[in-house]
Amino acid sequence: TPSPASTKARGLLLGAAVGDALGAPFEGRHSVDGAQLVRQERSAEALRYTDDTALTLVLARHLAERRGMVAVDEDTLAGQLAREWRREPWRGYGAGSREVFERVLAGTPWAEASKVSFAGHGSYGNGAAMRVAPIALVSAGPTHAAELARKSAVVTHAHRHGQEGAALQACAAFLALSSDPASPLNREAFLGRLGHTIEHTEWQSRLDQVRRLIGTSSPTFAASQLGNDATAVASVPLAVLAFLQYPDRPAEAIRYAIRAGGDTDTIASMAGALTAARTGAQAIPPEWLARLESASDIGDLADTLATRTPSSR
Ligand code: F2R
Ligand code: MG
Ligand code: MG
Ligand code: MG
Repeated sequence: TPSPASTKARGLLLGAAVGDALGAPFEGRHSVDGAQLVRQERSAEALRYTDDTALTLVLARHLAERRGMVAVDEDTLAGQLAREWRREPWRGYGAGSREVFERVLAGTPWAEASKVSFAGHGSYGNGAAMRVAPIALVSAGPTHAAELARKSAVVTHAHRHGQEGAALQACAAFLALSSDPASPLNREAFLGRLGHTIEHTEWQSRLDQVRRLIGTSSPTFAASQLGNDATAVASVPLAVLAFLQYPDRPAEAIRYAIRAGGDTDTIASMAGALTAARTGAQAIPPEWLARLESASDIGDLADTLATRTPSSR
């Protein structure tokens, strides 16, 4: 039988991938009704993942390769992300990310390439947050997870908000991974710890909104309050809420995220990573995993990372 660490690491990576793949056909829809989602769930078709998972796997392999070294090497990671985009550019990448990758492949240093997009402001898209969950597997604590997340984010997302979104998701993933699924999740303590790690006021007020929305709020109402688009501030908080609504039920958290509409693949991926990191992969519906592209390779990669001890800074 797999170790608890392996089961949770598998949950984190497979939850991210299956949320992405289930949400992908609905990306950009205003909302998703129950019948559409049921049809997608019951289909026998393969579940194909998008850029979210492709880049999550690049970061996971990067962390696995760097055993015994500083966990994130920005120069190496920038090249690896860009080459993955070149290998399979059809996975549905954001325009800002494509622009950075093109420049990196042409030899521009990432520190310069990442600042060119959006009239020199850099991206505050959710592309760094969507790929960040594996950072939790090599972090020594929530603050360390946030620090490593910012390092992994800055290579493509020069704007502060793009980096803070990654820090928040990594911190949440660390807390979910280290929570005991046998005891009820302490939501107040979870949000308190996130707020302690992410100090920016804009993010603090989003976390306050999340706290108020826990309970009866529908996915569409939550989206109207928190946002559901491809920017980091308007997507990571909704993913955290989906997790806090259903911390012990990955399928429900993923459904909640998809039914909120908007950036469905990405929000469902982030919510799936959090929930299944807490529960372990066995709580993901097996019929979903049976349809998921590359599920067995993703599981193997999770096993490798599960045995990796926390890195040095
Ligand atoms: N790109 C998509 N989906 C739409 C196209 C997919 C379609 N199926 C296809 O055929 O290609 N999804 C993926 O992109 C999101 C992650 O985005 P990332 O990597 O952060 O890219 P980008 O372009 O930098 O940011 C996303 C959007 O955020 C807004 N934005 C960001 N920074 C901004 C700034 N400084 N000023 C103004 N707006 C900014 C823009 O609208 C960007 O387009 C995920 O959803 C992933 O699934
Ligand atoms: Mg995508
Ligand atoms: Mg998306
Ligand atoms: Mg450490």
